[in-house]
Amino acid sequence: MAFQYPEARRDEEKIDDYHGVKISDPYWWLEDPDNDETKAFVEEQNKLTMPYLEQCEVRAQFQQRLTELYNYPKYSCPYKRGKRYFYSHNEGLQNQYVLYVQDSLESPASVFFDPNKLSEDGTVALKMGRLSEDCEYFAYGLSSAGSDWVTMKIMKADDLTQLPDVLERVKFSCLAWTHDAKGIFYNCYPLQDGKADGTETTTNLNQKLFYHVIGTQQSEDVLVAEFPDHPKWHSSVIISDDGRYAVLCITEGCEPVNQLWYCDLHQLPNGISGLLPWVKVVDNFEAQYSYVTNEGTVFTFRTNLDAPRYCVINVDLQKPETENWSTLIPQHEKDVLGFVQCVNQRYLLVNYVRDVKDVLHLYELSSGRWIRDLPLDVGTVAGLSCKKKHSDFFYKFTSFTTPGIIYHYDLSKPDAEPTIFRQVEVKGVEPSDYQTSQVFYPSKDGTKIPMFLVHARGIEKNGSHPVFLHGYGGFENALQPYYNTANLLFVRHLGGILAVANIRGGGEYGQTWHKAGTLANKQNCFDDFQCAAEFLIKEGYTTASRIAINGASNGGLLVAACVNQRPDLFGCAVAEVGVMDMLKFHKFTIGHAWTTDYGCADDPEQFKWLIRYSPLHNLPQPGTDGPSYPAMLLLTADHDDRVVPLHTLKYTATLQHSVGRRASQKRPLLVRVDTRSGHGAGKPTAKAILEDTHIFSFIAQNLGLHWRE
Ligand code: X97
Repeated sequence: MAFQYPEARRDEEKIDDYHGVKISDPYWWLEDPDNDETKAFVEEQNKLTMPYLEQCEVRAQFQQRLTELYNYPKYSCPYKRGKRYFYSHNEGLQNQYVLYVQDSLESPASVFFDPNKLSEDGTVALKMGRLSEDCEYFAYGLSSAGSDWVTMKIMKADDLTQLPDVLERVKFSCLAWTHDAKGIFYNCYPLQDGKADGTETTTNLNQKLFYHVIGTQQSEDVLVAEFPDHPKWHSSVIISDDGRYAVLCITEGCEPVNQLWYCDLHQLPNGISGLLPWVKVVDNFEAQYSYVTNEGTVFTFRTNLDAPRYCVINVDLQKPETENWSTLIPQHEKDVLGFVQCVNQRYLLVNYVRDVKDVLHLYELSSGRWIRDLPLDVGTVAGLSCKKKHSDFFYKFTSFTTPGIIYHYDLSKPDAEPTIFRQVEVKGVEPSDYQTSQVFYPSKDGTKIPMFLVHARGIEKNGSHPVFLHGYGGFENALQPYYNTANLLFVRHLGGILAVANIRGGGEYGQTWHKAGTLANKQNCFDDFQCAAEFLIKEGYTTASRIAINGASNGGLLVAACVNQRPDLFGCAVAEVGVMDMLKFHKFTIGHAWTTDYGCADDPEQFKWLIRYSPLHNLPQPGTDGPSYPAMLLLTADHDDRVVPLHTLKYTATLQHSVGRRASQKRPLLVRVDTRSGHGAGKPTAKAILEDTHIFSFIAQNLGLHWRE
């Protein structure tokens, strides 16, 4: 035994019965974050982990170089509201982006909202923000310490004065102004027993939709929709471009399907003063409908109705019967239709995802006729600002080696072409030093899986290269090319290959690709990921002991499940904020929403799927022998109320008990528990840099990598 792990009490009495199958849960006490035993467990784990991470050979160099190379200016696309332009900007190392305003694109900008002023350590983040249509007010939501909980506030946009309005208990909320700027639609949860600061595990049910009139108390807010018979439903309002309609989308869980209701705000004799007289256009969960725009009563939606790669349809609210619906842009034979936005009154800006890379087209709104494509390098449209009433728009391009190029295109100028509005360069990173390629490898069942590889130019296929293999594989979430400084440092200074595997469960090829990695098919995700590693070995890029696998959230589950299934295939595994207890995840915070991808252990048939791969339940029995486990680093945080820390804590205790006691297990099995930190959104730059430093230092240490200048 190379490491002495903290003792954790085992409650051998705690045995649950799942449909006649007895499952022990000896570390169930770790489910209570406030119990002293849990706190002591976390403290002892950190006492072992933090000195280990700090003392890794490359830690100081990695941290210094990452801080240096991360220090480049970052910008969002500018967007126009009223007569002014707004954009987010980070000088380089600021913990949070600052919102700026300017009178024109050429005029000097001034600070509009700076979240960095709201906390010492940068842990208060601007989660959402909307300017009213004519830019009178800014409504915004703040979150603290990484939690999903949001506090909403409102300020005047001209003189930046704060209004007294404060809205609490907001989570998974929409935010929409009525065009008269009198108030906002938002969602909140009923008061719950105990704390609600993001460290609790209480289930989130019975979200409601409210209209808040500015200048009033939250207690006076108008309840406009609730679903007492459906506690898991979420709702979200969009105000139509013409300001006339409130469009309501209702979802249950994370499946891309929704009901579609609307309300004509011009037909309310008493204004918004109670539950709205919603008209149901779709009252089932068979497909997704996302509002694009409307011309009078003819509404345009992006949908997956009979179109797993999505299409655009028109629905006339005066003739809502499905037989009167019409297709505006049909489904593409191969590409997935991504976002669709209306611009310059008459056009649709349409994005397609073609083999995981973005393309952009313009179509005519009235006819669905193709107008032109917009040139785009190999990569991703990572940002867009576009409004129907404006003739111009901005889009931001990124790739593995391009931090960001913002393009500006003005459709009111005949024969104009998109121009580069802003391009950032990172000193010290030379894009031409790197080579990005896309390969397609066969999975276990023969399915071709795309994978991006980023490495130094002209490497030899001699099996010597360390690999950082990253994946997600769930919730129809596609891993398109993205810029990440720490990943490039791994390539540049540790001689590595970055590999991003576009495994099933994601949205890379639409709904079909997603469904092929859910429920009874979840094992496909793990097979795809393991086959990625095998492909990289077979093709001579690397060997098993040089592969580090990584993923977060659903990707943390991926990493842990793959380690259990093929401990021999990886040298190192880093699982961040993972879902590890597949039998109980639905009981905590928003876990119930994930049954759409995973199923639920309460169902006897689905229990059988889950018990076969649940990371917590597929570790070796203590006292048995078997192949050594890769070096493992688990990460979680005290305010992660998306995937609560108990998943990682119970998994760690079990891992250390079963594998960590083996004399043959020389590689470390460690957990890092951050404080005042959550699932990832809103993480301050200082924490992100430290976390990446620890992750890559751990990988380098355990793959035997040394710093190269
Ligand atoms: C969530 O758990 C989000 C939970 C809250 N939520 C829903 N539906 C969403 C939403 O239950 O935010 C939704 C939005 C985007 C994508 C999917 C669902 C919703 C809310 C209001 C209106 C419309 C939709 N997510 C998963 C997660 O964090 C993946 C993506 C969002 N996981 C952690 C899955 C396993 C580990």
